[in-house]
Amino acid sequence: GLRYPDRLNCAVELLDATARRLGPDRPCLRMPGGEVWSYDELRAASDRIAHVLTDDLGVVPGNRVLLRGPTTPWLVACWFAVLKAGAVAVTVLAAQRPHELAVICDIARVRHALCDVRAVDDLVKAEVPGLKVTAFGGESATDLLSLAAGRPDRFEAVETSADDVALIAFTSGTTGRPKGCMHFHRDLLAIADTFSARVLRPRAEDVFAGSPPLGFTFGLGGLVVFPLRAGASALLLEDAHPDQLLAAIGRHRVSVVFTAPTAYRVMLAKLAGEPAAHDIGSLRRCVSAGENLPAATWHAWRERTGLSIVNGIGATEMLHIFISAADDAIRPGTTGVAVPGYEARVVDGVTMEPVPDGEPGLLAVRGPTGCRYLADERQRDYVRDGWNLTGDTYVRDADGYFTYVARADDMIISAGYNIAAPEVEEALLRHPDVREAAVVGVPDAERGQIARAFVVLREGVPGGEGTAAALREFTKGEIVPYKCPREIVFTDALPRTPTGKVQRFRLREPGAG
Ligand code: 3SK
Repeated sequence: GLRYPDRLNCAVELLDATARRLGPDRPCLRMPGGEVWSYDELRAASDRIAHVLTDDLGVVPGNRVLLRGPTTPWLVACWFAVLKAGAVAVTVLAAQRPHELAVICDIARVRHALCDVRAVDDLVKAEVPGLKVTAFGGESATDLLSLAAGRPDRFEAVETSADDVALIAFTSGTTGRPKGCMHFHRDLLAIADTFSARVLRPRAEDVFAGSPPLGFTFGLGGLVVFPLRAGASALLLEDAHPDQLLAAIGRHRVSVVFTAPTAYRVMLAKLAGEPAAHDIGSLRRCVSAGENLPAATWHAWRERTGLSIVNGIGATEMLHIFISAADDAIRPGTTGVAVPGYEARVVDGVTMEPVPDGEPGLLAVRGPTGCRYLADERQRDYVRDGWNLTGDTYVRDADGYFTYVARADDMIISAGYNIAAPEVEEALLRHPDVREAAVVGVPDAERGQIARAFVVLREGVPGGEGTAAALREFTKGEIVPYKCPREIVFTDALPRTPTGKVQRFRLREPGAG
């Protein structure tokens, strides 16, 4: 098992200790313009900011400090400063609107916010009573960075305990009131020492990049925690659309990339359209999570790049990835096996007993990280008998490989048959004209529910009845006919959460698409 000292500040472990171990001048954070911060520069920046937090702003250990802004080195420095001051980082997404920010601040009792000057307006509009907002990255004399510039570049980090809360990460799932997930200092090391160290196995010379923002723990792990624990560096992209990501891979010799299945598909389309324009020869590791990775996407990426995507399932509640596989252990179409340090099983949702291998049931997981909702009764539904229930339906095989079936609420029951929406989506995605697909159950007088597919077509392919009929015909050759979509709606884009997950509840609404 993982053993950490009782007194532990993960910021010191990730940043100061790595700089001491591997040398302060090692490259740490890279910017799109080519500027590089060394480990010592990031350490000094975070120490100076920590002085401002404690000396000027009155932050004391345990205070919750909201962090908001695009993915920049200054946001990372603020994150480390908050933790060094013994406070708790409350991370949010740049895409979150004033009302959502107000709810989050209320739930987490946030009193201080460090906010990129470009993202301040929405935070001010949130009108959070008593919230002190300090902007960074602006010109004013009261800007956090102006204040920090005059401070000593050494700060004595608070000796937090391994079980002190370091991070409150919010999840809204695909709908509902947001839930704050509390994670300890030791949890932030545990994700690096399990998934990253045991499955991903980064090297100190790796350059990480990816699309998830730091307000999504997928991004916080992939762009900060994992590279720093390994002494590697991370390229921080403010605009990490797949086009930018693809261009950055070549320009900055990125070797480890973190993104979602949909971005791999967009990058594949780009690579097919302009094969000579992209150099991805530096890549050696590609991680996919956030959504199910269809086998078709895995094979297409492998065919085009020679690289095997490391698929994984993570959750904000678990902090990061807990089922995955790399290299020869990969079985395309499956998510993989329990990450060393975690246990996973498929259980009956009523008895919590494991179901036989090969039968679908609820995914249950436990390990060094787990769900601790902040003041939320839904904790009782998520953690039962010590097992975290992620809300996914999975099948386990006799070799311990887990295959995704659906989110538990994405099962469609049509004329008595169970249809897993992702299976239909994967069948559609195997058609060369289909770029994205999402399938939902909609009410039907005769069958109870029918499967309705929302399809984004490849550029230049016309929608219309002819294409719909061709796609219906195509799916009949891929899956049993009762699972085929009865209705197909063409749309320009699928509705997604700020973290990129398809919002199926919106597709179930009458007139969607
Ligand atoms: O929510 C997710 O899908 C996720 C995936 C990987 C790592 C972390 C998270 C939250």
